[in-house]
Amino acid sequence: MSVHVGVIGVGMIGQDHIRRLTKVLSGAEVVAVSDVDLSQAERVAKELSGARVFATGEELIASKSVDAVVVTSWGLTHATYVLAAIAAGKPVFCEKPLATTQGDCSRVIDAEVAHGRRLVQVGFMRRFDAHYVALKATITSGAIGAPLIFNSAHRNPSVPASYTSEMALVDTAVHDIDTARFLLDDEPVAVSVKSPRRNSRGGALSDPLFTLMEMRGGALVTIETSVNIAYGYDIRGEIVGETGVASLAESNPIIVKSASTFSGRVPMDWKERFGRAFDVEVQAWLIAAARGEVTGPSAWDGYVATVVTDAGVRAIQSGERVPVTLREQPALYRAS
Ligand code: NAD
Ligand code: ISE
Repeated sequence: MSVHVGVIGVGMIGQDHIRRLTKVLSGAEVVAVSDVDLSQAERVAKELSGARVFATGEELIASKSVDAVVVTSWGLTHATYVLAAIAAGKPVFCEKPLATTQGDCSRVIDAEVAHGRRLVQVGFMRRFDAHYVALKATITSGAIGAPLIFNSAHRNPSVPASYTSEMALVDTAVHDIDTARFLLDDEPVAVSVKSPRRNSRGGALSDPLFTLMEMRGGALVTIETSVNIAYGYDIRGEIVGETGVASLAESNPIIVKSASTFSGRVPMDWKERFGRAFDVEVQAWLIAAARGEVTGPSAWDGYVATVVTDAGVRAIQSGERVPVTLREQPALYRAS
């Protein structure tokens, strides 16, 4: 039987998730949509057979016709909807960030702990990407010895004029921060941020940005964010271990050799690079939701990412190394 899904916030990624729920994956029916821009919600609903438009996200969540909720509105609004979904006892898939403040992330954790079981999956899709899964398996196998350094690069060809230097951390490097925790199976303890000479394509933006994250077990994580690099959307990752190195391969399926050169396509955006990872991520959420359960990246993972990006923003402002202080991890999240 299909999971009846309601989607809140039907902009770019909301529509992309609706496409995968209705055209790519199995086991879902999108029965409800909502957006502060009502005309946008109506346009999207028109393309779906039988989807109802709700004036507010809260009404959508409360509706008996909705079994599970996807939150793809702007980050500032996520916590309200996630808390409402928990109160209604419904599984919720929330795009990153879980919430924009540590306080709101903690409120989500408290609500879920009070509910007694997990209801929230956060949209850190890299954990479902075959390349990162293989990298983690290599580390776990011991093939390169204990991991010492994770070098991560997150490059976007361009960003809109509204993009700020802080978004390089909060909106972009947040994925690398979560990936580091996933690969190293460890928590961060401090963060420092430096910027080299600016890319002239970014105007006053501090771009690139270089983040150094220190992990509890002593490993170091370097994160380069370059968001005006023109040539493509290039995601790079390398683990330096005690006896070897493992790196993400290029993501294109073929290389072409011609006229004494070899070449391959570089993806141009996150949809192209992580398309398959998004499919696997949302399918995993659906399978669990059909059982009334939730797996995948948790509210705890969303909370830690926000604590680190908060610390990183303070590190940009002060130029200092900023400690990362986490609350005690509730038992609900220890095995996930
Ligand atoms: P967008 O601006 O294209 O779409 C957001 C939509 O939410 C808009 O239609 C807007 O009208 C609506 N909205 C805003 N506030 C609302 C509210 N209170 N209630 C209902 N609807 C509301 O933005 P986007 O690029 O689709 O991003 C949405 C979220 O997805 C962001 O949190 C972003 O960080 C995340 N995102 C994640 C990835 C990823 O790689 N995982 C990629 C892109 C975006
Ligand atoms: C966007 O919001 C994402 O989440 C993408 O994965 C990231 O690459 C991009 O920089 C962000 O703006």
